Amino acid sequence: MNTTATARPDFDSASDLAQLHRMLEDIQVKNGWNKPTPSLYPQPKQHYMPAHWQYADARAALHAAGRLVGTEWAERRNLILANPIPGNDYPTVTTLVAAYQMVKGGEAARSHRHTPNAMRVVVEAAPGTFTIVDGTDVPMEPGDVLLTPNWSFHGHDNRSEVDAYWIDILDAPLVQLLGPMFFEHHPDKVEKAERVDPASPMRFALRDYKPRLLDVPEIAPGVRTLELGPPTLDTFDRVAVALSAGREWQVAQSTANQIFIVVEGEGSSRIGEHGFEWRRGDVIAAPAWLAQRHRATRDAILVRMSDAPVMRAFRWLRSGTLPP
Ligand code: GTQ
Ligand code: FE2
Repeated sequence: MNTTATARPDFDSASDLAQLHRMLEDIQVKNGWNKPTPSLYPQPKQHYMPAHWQYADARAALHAAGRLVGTEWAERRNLILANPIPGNDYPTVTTLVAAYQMVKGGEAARSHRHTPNAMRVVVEAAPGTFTIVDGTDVPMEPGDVLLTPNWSFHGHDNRSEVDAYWIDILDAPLVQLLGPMFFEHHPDKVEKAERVDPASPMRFALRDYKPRLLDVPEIAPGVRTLELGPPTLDTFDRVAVALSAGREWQVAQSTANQIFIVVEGEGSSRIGEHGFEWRRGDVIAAPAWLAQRHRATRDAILVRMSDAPVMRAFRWLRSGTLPP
C-alpha cells in the first residue's frame, strides 16, 4: 500500500511512560500492559440481563399490529424481545434473538431465505396454518417446534380463518457478530408448496414429543428432558423439559446462552438474582453463567434453546456451580 510517508516517532526520546503512551497513537497501537479493563479474566462476565416476556402482552400488541401493519409491505409482523440492557435493540441473549410473530387468518408472509438459522414454537394456530419450507407445507399446531435452517426458503401461509401466533428464535445476533449475513426474497412472493408433510424433519410436533418426553427417566425428582434432534441447525439446540407440579429443577451455571419458552403449565424461575412467574406462551432469557432454578406450580412443558453446540464445537462448553 502506498501511504503518505510520516515521520516515525522518536521512541528513544520518550522520557517517561506517559510520553511513550502518547507516541504509540502515532503508530496505531495500544499498550497492553496498562489497560483500564483487562481483556482476559477468570470467569465469564455477563452484560445481558435475565428477562421475562408475557404472551398476554405480546398477543394484545400483535393483535393491534394486525390492524396497522400489513404483510404486503412488512417482511414480518413481529415483536423483537430485545434484552432490556441500555442501548440494546436486538439480541435476547448474546447469540440469539426471540420474537413473537402473528399471521392473520387468510394471510401469508412472503417467502425468503437468509444465513441465520431459525425456528419457531407455535402458541396459537388453527388447522390450515403452515410454514412453507423449501416448497413443502409444514403444518403448525400449538406446541410444535419448526426449523428453517440456514439458506432454506421459508414463508408462512395461514389458510385458516383464525390469527396464528408463534415465537421465532434466530441466531441472527451471532451471524451479525461474525459477519456472514446474506438475505434474499423468493422469486415468487409466497413460494408454491407442492405437498403437505406433517412428518417433515423440520417439525417436532407436540403430539409426538410430549409422550416421548413424559416417558424418559427423570434426571431429578419430577424433571425430565428430551433433546429435540437430530441437530439439523449447527448453532443452537432445543431441549424439551417436563416439570411436575411442586417440583424444582436446579441448573448449574453454564457457558451456554439460553432462552426458555413455556409450552404448557405454570410456574416460576430464578435466573441469577431475578425471579419470574410464567405461564403458557411466555419467554425467558437466561444469559450464560447464571445459576437457575425452575419450579412448576402446575405440570409444565418448557422448550429450551441454547448455543451449546457452538460452545461445544470450540471446547468452550463448561459448567460452574449450582444455585445457592
Ligand atoms: O419468520 O422468517 O421474527 O426472517 C425474524 C426474521 C421471523 C421469519 C422473525 C425472520 C422471521
Ligand atoms: Fe425468515
